[in-house]
Amino acid sequence: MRIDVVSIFPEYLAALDLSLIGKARQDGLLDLTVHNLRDFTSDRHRTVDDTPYGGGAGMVMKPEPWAQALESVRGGSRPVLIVPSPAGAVFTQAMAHELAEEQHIVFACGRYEGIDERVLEWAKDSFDVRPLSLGDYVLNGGEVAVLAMVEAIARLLPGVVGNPESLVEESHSDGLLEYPVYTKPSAWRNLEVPAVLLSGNHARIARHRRDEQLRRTALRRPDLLELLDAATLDRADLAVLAEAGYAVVGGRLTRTQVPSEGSA
Ligand code: JEK
Repeated sequence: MRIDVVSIFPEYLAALDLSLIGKARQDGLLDLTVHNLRDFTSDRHRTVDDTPYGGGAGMVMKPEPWAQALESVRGGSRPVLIVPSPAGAVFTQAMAHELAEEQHIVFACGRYEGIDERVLEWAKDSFDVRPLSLGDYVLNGGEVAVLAMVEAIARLLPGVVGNPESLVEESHSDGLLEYPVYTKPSAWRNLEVPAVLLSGNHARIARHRRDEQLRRTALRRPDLLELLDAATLDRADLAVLAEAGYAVVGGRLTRTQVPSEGSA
């Protein structure tokens, strides 16, 4: 996969030289280049911003340096152009899986109040333009979002994650939060690892982990429970969910009790 990132803070993307992503690049699985937007300006001051039409706070990124940069990285085909934005659709794991199938992705990191909107319109001719948000909070620019999105996409490329079993397990736990994990020592500062995990009984361990996933999801992410297909739940699932205050009503999981206080 080829990835190009355009930013006025290319050093911000230095983390992509490290760890799993750095290894994938060294191994030739990922061809990633970071570009400095200022290299595509043509004035003495390398200006990338200007005041907003219509007034308001802050500055807006000028369109022409973006057009020059995007034309320079576009290459032969029609790449996906991801534009991180607080006004984008929220980036999900499903999108990461789809994007991991692409040949070429370009990321345009805005700063200030964002990029002149005409750049996104203009780019539609030669890119598949996707304004995407990392989540519902405000960042100072697109760089942190790109670090997160590149990592989420690149770890799905064949050969990038050392143990492909991790990815298989991930797709099985689809729709529920992860179960809690523990390592040695089995007793630590007066806290014990759940005994079932030391039992060697793999069926009971799987059931325990599934129970924990369901409890956690009910407690922390009830929005995910409402999306579950009730037909995929077994009797033990339904028993745990009943304790957490959920029951199947008309094929949908429905809250039957008000959530009580405290957390886990
Ligand atoms: C790209 C510039 C900074 C900050 C004004 C007024 C309410 C904010 C742009 N999940 C995410 N959050 N933020 C970003 C993100 C932020 C960016 C850029 C992505 C380029 N900024 C900025 C304030 C405002 N808005 C109305 C919201 C605009 C992001 C992602 N991905």
